[in-house]
Amino acid sequence: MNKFPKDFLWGAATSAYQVEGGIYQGGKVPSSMDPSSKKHANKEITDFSVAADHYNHWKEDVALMAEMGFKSYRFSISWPRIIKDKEGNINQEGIDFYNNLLDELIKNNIEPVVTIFHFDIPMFVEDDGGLESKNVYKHYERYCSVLFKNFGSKVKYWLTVNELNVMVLVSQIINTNKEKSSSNEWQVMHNMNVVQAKAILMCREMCPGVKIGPAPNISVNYPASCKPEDFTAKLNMDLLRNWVYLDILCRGSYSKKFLKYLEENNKQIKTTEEEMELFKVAKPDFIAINYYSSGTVEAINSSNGDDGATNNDQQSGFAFKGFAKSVKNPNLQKTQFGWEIDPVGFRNTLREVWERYQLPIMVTENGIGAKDVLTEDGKVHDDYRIDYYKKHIHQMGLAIEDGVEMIGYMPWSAIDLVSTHEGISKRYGFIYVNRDEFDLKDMKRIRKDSFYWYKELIKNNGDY
Ligand code: BGP
Repeated sequence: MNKFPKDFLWGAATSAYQVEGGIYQGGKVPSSMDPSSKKHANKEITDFSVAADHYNHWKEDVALMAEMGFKSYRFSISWPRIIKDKEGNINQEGIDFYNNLLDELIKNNIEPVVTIFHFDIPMFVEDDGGLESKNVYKHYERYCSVLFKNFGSKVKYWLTVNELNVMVLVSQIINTNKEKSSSNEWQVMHNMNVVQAKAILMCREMCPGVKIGPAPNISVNYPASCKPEDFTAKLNMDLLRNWVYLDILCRGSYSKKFLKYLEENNKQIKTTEEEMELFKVAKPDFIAINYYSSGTVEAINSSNGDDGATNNDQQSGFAFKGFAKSVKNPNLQKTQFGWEIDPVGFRNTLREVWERYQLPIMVTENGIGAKDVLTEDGKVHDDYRIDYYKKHIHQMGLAIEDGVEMIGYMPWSAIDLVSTHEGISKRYGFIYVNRDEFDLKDMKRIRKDSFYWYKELIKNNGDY
């Protein structure tokens, strides 16, 4: 029997700054992810200003998604395309762009799943203290009210913030806080938790019946050995890597262990009673998770060493002084870019999230980044991607049999786009975009082998 519910949302995902391009078009104001931004860590490796040029190809791109039979499409709205300045003035051209996109999706029976904020911070917010300042509350609230007012009748699923844990732990690649030593990433976490709670409450009021949830990057963590201390390290890593970003919204408070960690590491955060009250009432309807790989951890007793990401990316691991540190897992193969591949870990992760929170889960990212090759026959033979998806979807089916309530699966990514830290050389899409790092070629869309495979899978509701 088919394991997937009949209305399961098969689709794929993108984010605005990685797919749209058009950064000088349509009245968009500068953001932290624009090449012009001083904080942009990766502008040397690819021309980010054009990305996949979806801003000018959106109709064609939606047609290709419809051809694949997508039931849903997860994308983010570009905050700097919607709000022009710190007074909150609206850019009507930006509203029109997303209204057109939403209408086109709905016309094609594709359910929009919309991320409110995916890494691209408007420079007027940066200049007003950035995410670390409580000024972000008013900016984010204004932005959300514009979104709910203009798109509330078209969007049934909202995602509050993409990967807050990555923003906190790997801030250098997404430019929230390049000079780490001078800032408090945990204050960013708290402030962004507050804005998520506010968004949930505002959504309830402005769009009754609509669903909203957070979208962190979650990975199961294995202890490197059966030493009891390594299991303690696993619990510690779980806390700082995964749960602290979900517990606050789903359970209403920060754990004592987390507060102790902050205190011992001199990383106090400023909270108010009023903010903490918000968490008691602002509960999400579902949890969206992004999953790429599992983690493996061991204990570290020393108070020296790394703190945060151990590499310049989201999946190579983390270290927390005296708390836990990532190590390689010898049982797992790796992608061309060194990320470990663990489909069973996907099932384990889904179970952990479900069993901890008992809220329906939507997968909003999962996938393999590769150096895809356009061959002489004009095709892209990405059998490794098909293999990756087969194994992960199989494990997701087993998780459903385990009792996990699942809403949908939107892997990364619908179409090739610029990777956060590797530019266009690391591709994820079902659709190839004909461009190189700095040679923009013709931006032609080409269906990869995985395109046809995914189309069949969707047609058969998860059977392949
Ligand atoms: C997630 C981000 C995405 C995306 C993906 C792949 O962390 O939410 O924006 O880019 O990772 O990562 P990368 O592009 O670094 O390979």
